[in-house]
Amino acid sequence: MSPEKPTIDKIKPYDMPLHLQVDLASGEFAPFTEFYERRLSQLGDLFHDRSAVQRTLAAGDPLLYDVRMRPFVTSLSDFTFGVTRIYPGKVGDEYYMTKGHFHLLLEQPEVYFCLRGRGCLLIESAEGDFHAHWWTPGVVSHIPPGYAHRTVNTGSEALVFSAIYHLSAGHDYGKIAQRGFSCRVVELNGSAELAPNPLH
Ligand code: S6P
Ligand code: ZN
Repeated sequence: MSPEKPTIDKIKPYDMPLHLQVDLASGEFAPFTEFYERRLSQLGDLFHDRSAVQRTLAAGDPLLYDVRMRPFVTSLSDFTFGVTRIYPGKVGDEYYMTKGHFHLLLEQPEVYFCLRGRGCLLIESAEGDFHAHWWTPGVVSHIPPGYAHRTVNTGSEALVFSAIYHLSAGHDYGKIAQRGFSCRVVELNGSAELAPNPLH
């Protein structure tokens, strides 16, 4: 999968202060300017139980998550505010999760803020320094430069979190698509646990 370059060149700089409003219950906010959804048919390779993927797809193509974004591009720099909403569900023993990525510009960090639900943030450097942050509403996670990140909804309702990062950071999905993270997040005896990823 090829890296996704940021859309910064297409956005007209605006140097005045702006504000927006997030509905904490739904995770929706306005005004947003970019929106995308990711369904299982686009993400099936993330899940280890391929027969569970096929069984699920035979019954439909569930929506796993959606993302709203509002870039703040100025003539000197840029930021983006985004809100991701991951729906509750599992494929096999693995919970619904984001695709996961490094930033194309590795030196770019990011801050996540859990607004609603229960989840787990996986963070891992290219050298294999792995961390898991277990989320409840109010937890803030700093993703340092050079660390890949993936979010997993371990709860029974939508997991909603905001992200703040420089738009110029971009996304590099390739390495994570190939081997994932050191650990997967699975349901074991009714609770969310980390399990080693044999493909890593
Ligand atoms: C962007 C930031 C988030 C994710 C979003 C979806 O740097 O980390 O906005 O893009 O949570 O995840 P993914 O891995 O599909 O881009
Ligand atoms: Zn990111």
